[in-house]
Amino acid sequence: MTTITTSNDFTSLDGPIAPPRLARVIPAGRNAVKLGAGLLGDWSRRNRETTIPHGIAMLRESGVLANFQRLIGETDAQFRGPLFADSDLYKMLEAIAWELGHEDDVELRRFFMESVELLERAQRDDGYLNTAFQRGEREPWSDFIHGHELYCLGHLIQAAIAANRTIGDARLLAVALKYVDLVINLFGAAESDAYCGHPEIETALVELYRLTADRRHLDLASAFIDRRGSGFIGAGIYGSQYYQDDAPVRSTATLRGHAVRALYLNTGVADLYLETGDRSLLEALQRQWDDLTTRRLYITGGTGARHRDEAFGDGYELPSERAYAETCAGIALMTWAWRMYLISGHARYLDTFETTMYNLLAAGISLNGTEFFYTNPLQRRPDHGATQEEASGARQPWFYCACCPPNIMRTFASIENYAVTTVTDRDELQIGLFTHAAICSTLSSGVTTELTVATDYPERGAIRIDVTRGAGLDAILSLRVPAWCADFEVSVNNTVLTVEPEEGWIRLPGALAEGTVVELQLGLEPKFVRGHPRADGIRGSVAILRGPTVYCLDQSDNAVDIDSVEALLPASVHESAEHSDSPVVGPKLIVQAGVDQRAPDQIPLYASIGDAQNEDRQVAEVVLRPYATWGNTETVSGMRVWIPYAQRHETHQ
Ligand code: FUB
Ligand code: ZN
Repeated sequence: MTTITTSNDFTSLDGPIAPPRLARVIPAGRNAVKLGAGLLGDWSRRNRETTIPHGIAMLRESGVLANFQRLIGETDAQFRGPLFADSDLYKMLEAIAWELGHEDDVELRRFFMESVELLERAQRDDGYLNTAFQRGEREPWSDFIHGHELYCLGHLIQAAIAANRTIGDARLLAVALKYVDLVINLFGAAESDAYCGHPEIETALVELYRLTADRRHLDLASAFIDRRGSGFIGAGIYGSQYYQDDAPVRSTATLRGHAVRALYLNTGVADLYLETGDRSLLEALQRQWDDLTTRRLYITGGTGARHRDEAFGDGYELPSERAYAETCAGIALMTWAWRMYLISGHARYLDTFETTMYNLLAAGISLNGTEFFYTNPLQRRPDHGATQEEASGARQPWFYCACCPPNIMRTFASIENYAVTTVTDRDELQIGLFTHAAICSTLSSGVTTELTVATDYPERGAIRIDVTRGAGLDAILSLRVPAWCADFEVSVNNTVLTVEPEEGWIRLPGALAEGTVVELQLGLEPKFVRGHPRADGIRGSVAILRGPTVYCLDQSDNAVDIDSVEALLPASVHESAEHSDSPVVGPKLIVQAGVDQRAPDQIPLYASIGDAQNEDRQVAEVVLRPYATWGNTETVSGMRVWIPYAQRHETHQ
């Protein structure tokens, strides 16, 4: 039995990650950032007011709640959903817990309390709790490959931690701890070889350790990570790589197999490193990070090129229309990137976090907050037919396999926790995500500083920071300058400074003195970006970026057929006065493009070299919008991020 030995019998200031033991920078803490009228604030409000209530209705409709109710005889219904359906409820409870930490809400609190009571009643006396196995249709612990029992427990733990931290809940935590005790008894011993076919519990257990200080929780996470690669899971349907069971974690160098599994595992490994300091874990993570960012990452932050097994492809296998790029994989990448940042303090990891957030994650949900993409391709062809549940090509209100929607909800519900950090060994406040917000943060010496941030970023590049409660003159304010931004200007009290970013940060000693006004201007000039020559799916094409925002052609914005468009000169891009809808990610862009006038079937599918080519392209203006906002029309036709580039125009510049 765990007794909570930390101060967490009541609400704490910790967000999803309490300060890790070995972090170079630590999260400023729950409540340190109050979101205002910016994009993150808008997303947060939409999540609370619209998306979570919608999710609760879907939990009822999809049978997830009935699955629990049947365990206590409240319904005769059959089990519905995939084996991991319980995790839909747990992720929603986590989302609700973070929201209740922002403000009380009678409906959300009622749903939360009723759910906790349901879980208490459904839990077996020995602590076991899983609706897919508990009624005898399947034998508990008989299927580590696909059973997802430990995966579901991981999400239960995370919900319990969130609720304990925000509303001081002890009941859900008791349910989770009782189950964890059972798992420790069953699989905690050194002789056990068990671990889950779907990583997730590892990161949850490390966080539980941060909450409870119970060493058994860290040891169990460590055991699950150390055992991986022993072949216990084996080949399953898709081969052992799919489950990251092909090699011990410490010897790995590449991202392999199922993307969400791989990225959750790395999140847990990073957590374990942050508590143990085991360098061999960090070295494996660094090798994998390099592999990911040089060979396997879509420009949107998407990962996983293969539909068959929702998996990473070979290096440079990055097809646009076949990109799987699951929304959950984007979230898993954000959680891993965030920990790499806490370990290193290097802003490059926040760049990846931000790209994924403003593109992949944002595209995963409709502007109105009630429809979702499961996969996030970078091209949708107009004749795109039935693919699983996205038959119309449009976002759906829910899915049979509904892992993504509640994952989005828990992420948006806690998004402010990723904006600000402090440095552990000196008084330094780092603003990593720019959004309209009020910040109140305690620095390492114990002094508290308060700031306001006014910005419309990423729509606009101007950021103004007012220090309303100061720290000493030796304290440092650090601002992230994203790697994409070569053109920035910073001023302190109207004096423009010449500073070079270090590790992606401009450091401003003395700028936390009360009354200081800091202004940062990040250049958001649109630019063309080429695909790697080995990435055949994008070779010869360009994507158009503006700041962290990836743009796309959406057929609904354009009269011309977007698949006949050729990009011409970067200089031809200009901003439209029109917004890209609300919440606002960025303005629409207008670009001069070549448009092939021929009907597609007039062009030979395979022309011989030397055949006459049609050079008679018309130049027309086409409209681009942030990828995050594509497909919000009633019928979804075409979309593309990568646009063939007419290189011949370069010589005429
Ligand atoms: O297996 C649980 C979740 O379902 C995975 O993380 C997703 O990829 C989906 O397959
Ligand atoms: Zn998912």
